[in-house]
Amino acid sequence: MTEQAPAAYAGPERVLSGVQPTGDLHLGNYLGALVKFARLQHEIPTFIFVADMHAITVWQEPAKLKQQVREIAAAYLATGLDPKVATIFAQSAVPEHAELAWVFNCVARLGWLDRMTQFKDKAGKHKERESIGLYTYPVLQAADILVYKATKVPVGDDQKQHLELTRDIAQKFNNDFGAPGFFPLPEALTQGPGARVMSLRDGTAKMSKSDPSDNSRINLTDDADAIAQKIRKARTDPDPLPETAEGLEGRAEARNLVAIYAALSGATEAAVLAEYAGQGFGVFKPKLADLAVSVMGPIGGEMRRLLADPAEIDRVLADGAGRARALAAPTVAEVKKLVGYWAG
Ligand code: AQP
Repeated sequence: MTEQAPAAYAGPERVLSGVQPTGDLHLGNYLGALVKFARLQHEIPTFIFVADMHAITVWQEPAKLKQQVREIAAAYLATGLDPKVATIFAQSAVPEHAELAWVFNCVARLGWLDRMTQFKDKAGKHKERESIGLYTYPVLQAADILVYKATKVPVGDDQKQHLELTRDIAQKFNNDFGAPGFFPLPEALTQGPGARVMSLRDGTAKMSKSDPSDNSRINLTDDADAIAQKIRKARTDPDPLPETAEGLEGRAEARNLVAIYAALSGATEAAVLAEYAGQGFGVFKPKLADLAVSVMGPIGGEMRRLLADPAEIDRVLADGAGRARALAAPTVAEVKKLVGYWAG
């Protein structure tokens, strides 16, 4: 007798993603994640949250956390998310994320988590001093996604491994509890020229909120002068730009600036090189600065305008939380039954 393949997930497509309120959002967050959110909302039902439960895996000042959440929500709105189209909410307002995460903690294996490179990068040499939450962060992330049975997750390249873990957890849950196709195996949407924006000070390190050097990143809230100055100071090499991408081999900083230009202008890297081949950074940097100011400048202005009315942001988040819970609660109710909980 031939064995039947397990039933595949047959539910609707949904998009889910989020950003941690752990500091100023930067060009990497924008190109790797936020621009994709705004585009996808018009194609597939989209759920975008502010990851305050993830944020506290490292110390956050309690008196500041709510405001940090509002700032990320303002960035979502300023980069084009429409609260009438997408569901925008704070993670902690939907307790079903934590309830499902506990079940997933019992599904995921220690060996799977031991392989997560982001924990190794963030914990460094002193992992025994880190919170257990930082270690199990990818399990909560799996719950964030699967509580909405999301099928598509727009994220930067750095999150690919966590998405693979989410798929492993979904698959094991479906097998263990005899529920084929209950959870989808979600796909990471990492494609695009801004999938991995590197630091302006070191072309081999990811642009990151937690980099101690503010000159390493362009923040969404930077004004035109700050953007232009950071690009002027960006590390480069003395050679002119090559004609083709092969000529960027071994030139991490040059490659990064070309990739940023391509992502911001919507052109391919080949087209950018065709335009600037033979030119030095004395010519290229001012052009890149003008482009970055024209794209990023209005976003910062809009964020400041939105943050002047925190009650409106709170209203958007409250409305989104209600809509998110309406979808998350039935999933958790079904999970409780499948697991055999007393309170199922
Ligand atoms: N440099 C980057 N290039 C492209 N995408 C990036 N993302 C982050 N950095 C880059 C994407 O932004 C989304 C939100 O990330 P996050 O705030 O949840 O946390 P993170 O990935 O840890 O971002 P940071 O800036 O590096 O924060 P810290 O320094 O606090 O750890 C994700 O989709 C991420 O892929």
